[in-house]
Amino acid sequence: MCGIVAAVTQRNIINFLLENIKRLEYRGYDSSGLAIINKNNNFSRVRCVGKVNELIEKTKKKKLFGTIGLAHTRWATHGKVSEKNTHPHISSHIAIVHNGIIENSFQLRSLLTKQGYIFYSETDTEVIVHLLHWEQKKTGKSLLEVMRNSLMKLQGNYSMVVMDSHNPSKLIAVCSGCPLIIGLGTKENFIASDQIALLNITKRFIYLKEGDIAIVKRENIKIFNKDNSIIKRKIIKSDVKYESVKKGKYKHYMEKEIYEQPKSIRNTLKNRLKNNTSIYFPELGLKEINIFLHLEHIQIVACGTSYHAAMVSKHWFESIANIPCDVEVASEFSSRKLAVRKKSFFITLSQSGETADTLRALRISKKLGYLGNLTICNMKGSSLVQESDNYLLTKAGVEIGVASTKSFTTQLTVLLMLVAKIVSIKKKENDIEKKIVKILTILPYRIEEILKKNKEIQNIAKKLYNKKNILFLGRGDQYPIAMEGALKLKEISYIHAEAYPSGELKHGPLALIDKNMPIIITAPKNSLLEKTKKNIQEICTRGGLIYIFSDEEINLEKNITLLKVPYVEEIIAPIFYIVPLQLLAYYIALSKGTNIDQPRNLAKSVTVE
Ligand code: HGA
Repeated sequence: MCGIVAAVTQRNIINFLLENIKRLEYRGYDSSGLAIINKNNNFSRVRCVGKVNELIEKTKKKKLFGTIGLAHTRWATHGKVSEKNTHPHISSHIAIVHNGIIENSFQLRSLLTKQGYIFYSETDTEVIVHLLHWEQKKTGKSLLEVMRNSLMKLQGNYSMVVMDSHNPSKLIAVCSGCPLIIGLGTKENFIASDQIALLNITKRFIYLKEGDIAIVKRENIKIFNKDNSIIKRKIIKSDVKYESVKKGKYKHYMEKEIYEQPKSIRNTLKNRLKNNTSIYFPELGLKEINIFLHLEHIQIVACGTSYHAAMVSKHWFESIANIPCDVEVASEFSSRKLAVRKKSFFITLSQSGETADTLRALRISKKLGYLGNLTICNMKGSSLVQESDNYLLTKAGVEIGVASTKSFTTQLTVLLMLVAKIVSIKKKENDIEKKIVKILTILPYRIEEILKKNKEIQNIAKKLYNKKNILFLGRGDQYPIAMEGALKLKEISYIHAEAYPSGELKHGPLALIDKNMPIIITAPKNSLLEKTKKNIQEICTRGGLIYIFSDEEINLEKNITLLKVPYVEEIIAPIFYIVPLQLLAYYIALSKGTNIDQPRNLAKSVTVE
């Protein structure tokens, strides 16, 4: 979502702000801006709607100089996309950039208006900066003290960076509900909402925790926790390579990330498969093993693509481990009264570990009597990892494309390992674990095979890119794959796509079938295939345009296109069959010419509820 970078240095920071805010473009945004404190101890501010390149052009013309400053890419929540709503916002000598939502902004706005404050924007962010100014004017206290008092008046989730032109040596960073990290330099320090923004400058990061306020100066950093005590936070050395964040030979990050999947899965398996017979999670200790022994139910909560991964794992938990498993979208889980099952274990899934809805669900779950909790996440220092009792990392590497691909297949890889581990612990024998280890070792090769089908998939895409609607069907563990395939297509091509369990067709959606309606079906050779074939027949007789991905020869009628895929073992079929659907979505969007890595209205890492 919104991207933040800020710095206090000895050199002119204009280039730093521009280059590094550009690195956060991938998160999804609609406008961007920056402010610095100039030689006269005033603010210079530049803002514009559209691409960061426009901000770069506009700023370069102004020939600004400053050694302290902040920049922002906005994904609007309060107030339309316009220059006056673009951050930074300023109240006299205080400037702010903010990520999050202030839920009581309307009340505060009317209070501040009565105090004579004039609002230039419609944002909730401008409320914060006027509130800080008002508190300081009333009390004469330092910005830090004023910040503490003001935060008590704010409701919602927010991270922000503030600077004061009367005191141009420091930045104040606040972390509450949205991520913020400090990058450590030599006689210069940086702040960002995402380490990717700073990887070209430093590898040493401090992840601020919920409720932290940091005073960041050139020479030092002071962090106060939510009880207002000075606290030392761990410095984490990032192992993310700056080069891995580049597109390389690919046209889009999404394309690169689809093709990276064999490597990401290999990295996710690395050091976790022992003697090719058992699974080892160094992250988990004896306590967790004991919980796995006693759990009788699993509750998984996630959003978007991670939700679909959870849906697949429900099939695995129930069919392989015989453990009842429920899966729910995080925003729904947090919106209702919950009845917790006996001996239930709580799992969250998230690529970024900052998904606000999932984080909220985790916090709620802690009060509900689950046996324990675990997050499966791609980001080591993220809020979900920090706040969960246990974590298992996917090793997908940095994912930049807004439409998740490699994070999905690596989440599934970890989930399958977890299922295998829990079965062994519960049954006290490891036959299934051995079998799964063997199959997982083959998985990256299977994915390499299916990626070779790219040309054929591109040909199908050329027939579909001008369609208005597309249906996706799947049965059993292929139904969540149909959902994920439909989501990929919607996200990047803006074609309306819906997924149904194949058996549901006759209960309604069959009414949509005519010669203009394409239907995509993944149909691996398994015990469900015969039933799926009947559904295919039902569609055929009604003239629908069918595209089947299968490793089985299926009798071809005139309106059926079969894309024969290589053989894959049944357990890992969901991980395998999503890959052609990712490619299909990618090539359809490519033919349409949409903005694949930054689809309209969407953002990577959804840090607002
Ligand atoms: N509420 C602020 C910031 C939005 C945001 O954090 N998006 O991710 C605004 O609308 O400007």
